[in-house]
Amino acid sequence: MSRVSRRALLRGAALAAPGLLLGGCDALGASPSFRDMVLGSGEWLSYRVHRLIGSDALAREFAPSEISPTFRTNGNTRPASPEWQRHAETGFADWRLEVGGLVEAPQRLGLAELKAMPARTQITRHDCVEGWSAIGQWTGVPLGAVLAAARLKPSARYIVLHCADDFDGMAYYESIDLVDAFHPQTILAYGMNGGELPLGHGAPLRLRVERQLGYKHAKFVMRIEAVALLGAVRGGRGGFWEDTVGYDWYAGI
Ligand SMILES: Nc1nc2c(c(=O)[nH]1)N[C@H]1C(S)=C(S)[C@@H](COP(=O)(O)O)O[C@H]1N2
Ligand SMILES: [Mo]
Repeated sequence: MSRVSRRALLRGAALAAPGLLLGGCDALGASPSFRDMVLGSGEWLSYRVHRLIGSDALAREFAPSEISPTFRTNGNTRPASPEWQRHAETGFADWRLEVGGLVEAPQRLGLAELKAMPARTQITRHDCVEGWSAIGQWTGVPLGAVLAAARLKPSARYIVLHCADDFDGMAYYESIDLVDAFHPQTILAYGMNGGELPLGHGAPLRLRVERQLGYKHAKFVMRIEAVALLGAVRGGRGGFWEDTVGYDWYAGI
């Protein structure tokens, strides 16, 4: 579904069912602190409508023939961190994804371990907020499988992805709720277009969260943290661009 028609649908649903929308809070993301601290009012509506349309609604997938011949890189393409550079020089052989925070069983997973877990390949369209799109094929492990291994504590509500790169010393990070974290198309990708994930596209691991805009798709992921609230994480708005220029935390397409 195109962004425009999806937006139109969201508007239609909002007009059709205001009572439904505004009535009550459910278990997912509806505490007053979340609503007031993280989401603007229009964004809140879009978030609620998306959640009402369906937690499992899939982003459109495309045929191999539709893969874009070139898929540009955007944002940081080579983290300055000496740690990441050392990993890049050694093919990420000693790199480990850390999974911690509100989990029962913290994990340290190497690329081989991630590749031995269930894998999913999907061809999807990436939409950047700056106005360009590209279709690519992504292969990775469902984030839900990684979180299942780590066993979330009941207090966990959001998943924060900490990245290796920064802008002027401010680390890139992103966060999503548990509905998106366990969505079948939400994967930690280590492969792109049939090959290894290229460095500039976020090696060794990048998020794909297909129902949201490009800036949510954290590249160069080093650490995953389960948290109860976003307000205490870095700038408090759930992501680098959310903290610095006020982009929506919920960037539904
Ligand atoms: N760590 C990190 N992740 C990031 C960015 C970044 O600068 N650093 N840029 C974001 C933006 S705005 C977009 S559009 C996509 C670009 O992904 P690509 O380089 O694979 O095209 O990555 C997103 N994830
Ligand atoms: Mo973007």
